[in-house]
Amino acid sequence: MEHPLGVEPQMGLFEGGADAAAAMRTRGLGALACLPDEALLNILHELAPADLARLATVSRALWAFANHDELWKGFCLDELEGRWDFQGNWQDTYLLGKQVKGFTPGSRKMRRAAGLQSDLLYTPWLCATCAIDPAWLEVENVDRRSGLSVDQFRQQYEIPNKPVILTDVVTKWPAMKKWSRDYLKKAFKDGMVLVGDQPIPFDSYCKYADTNTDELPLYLFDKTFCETAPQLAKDYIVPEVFSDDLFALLGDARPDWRWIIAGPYKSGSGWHKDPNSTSAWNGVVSGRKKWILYPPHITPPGVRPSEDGADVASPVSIMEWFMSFYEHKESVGYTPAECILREGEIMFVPRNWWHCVLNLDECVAVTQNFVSEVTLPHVLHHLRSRSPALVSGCAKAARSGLYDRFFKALKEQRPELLERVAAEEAAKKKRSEEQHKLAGLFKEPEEACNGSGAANGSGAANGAAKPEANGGSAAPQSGAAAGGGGGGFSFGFKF
Ligand SMILES: O=C(O)CCC(=O)C(=O)O
Ligand SMILES: [Fe+2]
Repeated sequence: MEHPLGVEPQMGLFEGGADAAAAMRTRGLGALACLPDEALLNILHELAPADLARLATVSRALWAFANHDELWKGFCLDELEGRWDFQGNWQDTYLLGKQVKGFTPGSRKMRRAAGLQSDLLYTPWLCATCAIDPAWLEVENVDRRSGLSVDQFRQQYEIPNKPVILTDVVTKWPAMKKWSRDYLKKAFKDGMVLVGDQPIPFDSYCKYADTNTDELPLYLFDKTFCETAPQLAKDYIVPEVFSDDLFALLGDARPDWRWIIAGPYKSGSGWHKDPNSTSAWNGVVSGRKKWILYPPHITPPGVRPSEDGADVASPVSIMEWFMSFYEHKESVGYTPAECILREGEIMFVPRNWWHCVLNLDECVAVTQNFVSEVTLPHVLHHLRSRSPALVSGCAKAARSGLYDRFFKALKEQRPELLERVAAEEAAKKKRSEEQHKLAGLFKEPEEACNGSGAANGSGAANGAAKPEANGGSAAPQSGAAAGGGGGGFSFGFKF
């Protein structure tokens, strides 16, 4: 198969040879030819769409860059505010949405830029058109369980902070029988759903889902569905094992917590950790989802979180990650958890685990994030940063105050939990101090003195701290505590 504009990868075998390819670029881009493709696309993104269309007529190389559909997707999402009717590609969608005079969809003449070499233009097309490799789907190493009691779940999965799939939960949901496209459309108020936080008609999304050729298709991820379609909330039942949900104490002021998720083949979620150190569940009503998960202290290959963990840099699409990194998935010294989550199954996503999801079919799922008694110390620790960059799920202005609001709600409604957390914390600190003292006895005096300067819990930020990684919430690993205070964190409250 060939790129529709004839673009080739950088190391392509253009029949004209490498010199001809380079000449085409130099002649076609003029003074811009010295720029790397990424910089060039960034500049083009700043142009007004009408200017971009004009620029496209200058040369074959500029034609290829200016027609890069991702640019036009950006214009549609930035300018059309959800009022777009997908036309098979984003440029036509934009021109129609803007009611450009004389334009009819499908009427644009496509020219070719055969032999232009650009990975940046070629890779998205390759990722969008290539099939999912069956080799990516072979590993199934996540436990599948049914009939788990609350206590079994807690002891075997929640406290050790390990993923598990429950096979006997979603099968009982009315949603399994009811959630056809027709039913969903009728359920949403005015037929609108949130896609990338923009309300668009559910019908428009379905048309897009059926016809797009995007590298990473837009995802329906609607946090308002229980308000806009209240009957959908009655079509699924939260199982007892996940029903302990302390953010509920905040009432309507709780951070975003439940979503309906729908998307076509190859849509999905890129690498991330869930917000605020909460755990989650994800129940699949239809379709199959490929999951890969790494524990908190193992950063997946190809993923570069910022130092404070607030931002994640990874290849643009999930497909590109699979194509470039799947075979190196163990290069980080860890075998990730992997599975295909099938229709009728629900996944427990442990707090702070990295995960990414690639939909193997058109999928509909529901996900909820929750704070259980087991997770509470970790969520409090996370919120206590009071950093608007790290706290999420509520308006920016409300983020730094979330810790205090949550703390107040707990103090008023579940004071015994705060007392327990404080007692556990104090015991942990004491253990850590004792270990420090003990370690100090075996060190040179000067060294022992410096060591005591290590403060609370900063170890979590550099990914080296172990208490979360090994699920040591009940019993911190001695190695972590001995590692310079990384094992303990302080909530700074007293009773
Ligand atoms: O279904 C998906 O795309 C995954 C959503 C997700 O990241 C989650 O449920 O935590
Ligand atoms: Fe997630």
